[in-house]
Amino acid sequence: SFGEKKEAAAVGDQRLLENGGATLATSPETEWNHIINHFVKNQLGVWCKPPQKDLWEFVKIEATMGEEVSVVLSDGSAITISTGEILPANEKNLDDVDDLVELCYLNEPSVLHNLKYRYSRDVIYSKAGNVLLAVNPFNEVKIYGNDFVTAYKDKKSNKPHVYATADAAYRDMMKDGGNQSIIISGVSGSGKTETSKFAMQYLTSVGSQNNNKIKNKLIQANCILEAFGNAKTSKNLNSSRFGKLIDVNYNAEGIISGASIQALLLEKSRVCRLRRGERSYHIFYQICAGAPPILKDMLSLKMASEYKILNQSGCLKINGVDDADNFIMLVDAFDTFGIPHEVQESVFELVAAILWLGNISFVVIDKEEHVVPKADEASRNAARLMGCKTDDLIDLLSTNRIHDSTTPLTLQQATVKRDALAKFIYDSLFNWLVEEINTSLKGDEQHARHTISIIDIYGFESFQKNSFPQLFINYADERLQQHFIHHLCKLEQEQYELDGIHWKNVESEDNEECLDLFEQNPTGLISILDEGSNSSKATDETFTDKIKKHLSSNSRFSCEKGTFRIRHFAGEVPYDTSGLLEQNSDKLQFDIIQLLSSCKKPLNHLASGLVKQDQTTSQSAFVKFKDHLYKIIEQLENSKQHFIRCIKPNIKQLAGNFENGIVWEQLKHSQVMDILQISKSRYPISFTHQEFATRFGCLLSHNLISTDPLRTSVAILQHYRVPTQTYRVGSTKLFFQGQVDVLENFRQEVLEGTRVVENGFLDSQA
Ligand code: AD9
Ligand code: MG
Repeated sequence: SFGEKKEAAAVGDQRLLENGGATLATSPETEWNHIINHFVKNQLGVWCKPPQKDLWEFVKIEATMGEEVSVVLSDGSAITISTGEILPANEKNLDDVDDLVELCYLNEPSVLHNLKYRYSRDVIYSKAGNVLLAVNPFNEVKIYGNDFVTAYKDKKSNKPHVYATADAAYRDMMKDGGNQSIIISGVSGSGKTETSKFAMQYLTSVGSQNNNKIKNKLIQANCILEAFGNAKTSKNLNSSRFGKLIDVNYNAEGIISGASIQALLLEKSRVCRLRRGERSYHIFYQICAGAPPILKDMLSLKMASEYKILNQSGCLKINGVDDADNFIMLVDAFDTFGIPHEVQESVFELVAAILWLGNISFVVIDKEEHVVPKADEASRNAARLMGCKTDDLIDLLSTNRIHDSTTPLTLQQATVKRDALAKFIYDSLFNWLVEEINTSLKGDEQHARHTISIIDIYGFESFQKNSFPQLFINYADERLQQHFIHHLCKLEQEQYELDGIHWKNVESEDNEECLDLFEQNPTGLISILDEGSNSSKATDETFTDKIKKHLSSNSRFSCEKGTFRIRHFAGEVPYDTSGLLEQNSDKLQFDIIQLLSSCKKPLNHLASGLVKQDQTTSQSAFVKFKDHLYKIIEQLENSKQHFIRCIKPNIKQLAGNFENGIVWEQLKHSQVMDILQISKSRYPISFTHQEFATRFGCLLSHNLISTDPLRTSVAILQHYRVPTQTYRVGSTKLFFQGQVDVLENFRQEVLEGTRVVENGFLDSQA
């Protein structure tokens, strides 16, 4: 932790160092001693973590004894602690800074203290350099709506806010004419989706004028997408189970001309299998609770508790959520999109068909334990709602038919087949809805000039048992993290290096190795999964052997019986090997496709696309997902990027509960401290050597001015004791952290004739 102290000292405020008696500090160690002396002399507070406690305390140093200091804790007890174990605290006037970069001392307790202090006053947004931090309030804070939108639009407020970020994107687009993107990241339940909606609210308000139609549609699109693509998990009551990229297109005048939405891989397994305490997609509960009697009759709908796919998890309701009300809002949203009632009905028929499919049960018919589905209300309703014959559905779920040969099914095989059918129907329905939304949002493509994209995808998650969804969710999170770090840390530092500046590189942790683990060709996880999912011989065991063989040398990977572990940037996750190949396979058996083709609209239509595809070797889900993700990242890279990092302040999803440990973990994983350090030690002001020598040459007598502007510049800087930490000398330029006030003042005085240069220099040290 001494290293941390040194960092703190290194980025400490120069003024303070000078006040503390260190005009020209030489090494971090001496700087640190000066800081401590300064703290004792001025009775300033420091942070210390008392032994056996996990909380930082704000204390005053009572006395120093060589390498130790004595401090009094909040409970009144005095302890002696090594100077290496205390960290400087910021003065009270820095308790509440908008941008953490403004903190004089950047260290764990100071950053947490600032965020917590603001959070306790409902100030949930702060900046960390170029990144907006948003701490989830888990309740309504009165900082949104028209008045606030107007305040940011008219530049009446400059406080950090998602509106301010959206405003910056809009202004940059209008000014530079380039595409923009707002990239929102954070763990599951941290507030990405809510933040994306507020950003959208702002973007539609500034760019809509009289075009309220598109504005309404964009807001309503979320209602449809969330009904079909969000669900309650143990991490978030409204967890997005698909990734979302929204492009808002503007014309040359900055008015919205249209929009489009891309949905990334939906978690299909949730349709049939749930963890304890979680729910399936909201739509299932909404329709059971809210369908009007006529629709209920038509769909033969019962209560949610009657359906196996819903009642298996022991959780049917979400506190504070009215599923029936939400159904009414969903129908409203469909109407806004102009989706005709008969089309809405066929959507609901498919939703109900899936509920009934899940209720189909099987009876054993022979000694070999082969089964057939019961010809009961479940199979009859499912077939009727899908628009096929009950016998055909029963046939499909009793045998596998390849060409002319049929083989009977065991209970396990029949269940897998039934679930594959249900998952396919749901996934197709979801994608079809996205297409419908896009058709309706298209607008005036001819006049579209620029785009602002908002990306909100699933956040990192880890449960006791993790399977295919966590694998692709955490991979996507890892990819975006790499993008985030690359953009905010690496690119900026490279600029300095290009100019040959000695730059104490901030070593941000790299997740290349973890990405390699997934992406290496042909021996990475994605390739091995793809190959396995396309081979009839592959099993969970052959898959395990393969990953063991090819991935064990990767330090992010380890493998035990039935489980492998990946050390992601956001934490280590154990994944179950069983079922991964099957979940990754996007192939549908031919007899299922045949049945779907015999169904009524829109199922037969969805199936016709499949008949054309070659179903023998198709790209598996993960490969398609990776390609899609790459396309999206490429799009982001071709735009000006604005980053928002959402933070979940506690695990229980409670309001007003800011847990230091949980927040620090997320700040650490998103490398916020690195970003702060880079921002803090930035050199935004630069002069070429010639410019500098010309401007400040008047502070030297003629005989000291060299023909080499670099020498002249350095002579000025050294003689006038400009603190070395505040500037860098590059091969072509000088870079400064801020204005060179001291030199500017001297220059002014020389120009005004109130001071003269004598003996080569100004008598500046007097
Ligand atoms: V996941 O990765 O999709 O599981 P998100 O998207 O990060 O996750 P979400 O936006 O759904 O999280 O936020 C979770 C909950 O936090 C919401 O349902 C709200 O109850 C709560 N929340 C988040 N942001 C805000 C806010 N700005 N104001 C009020 C909020 N409540
Ligand atoms: Mg979300």
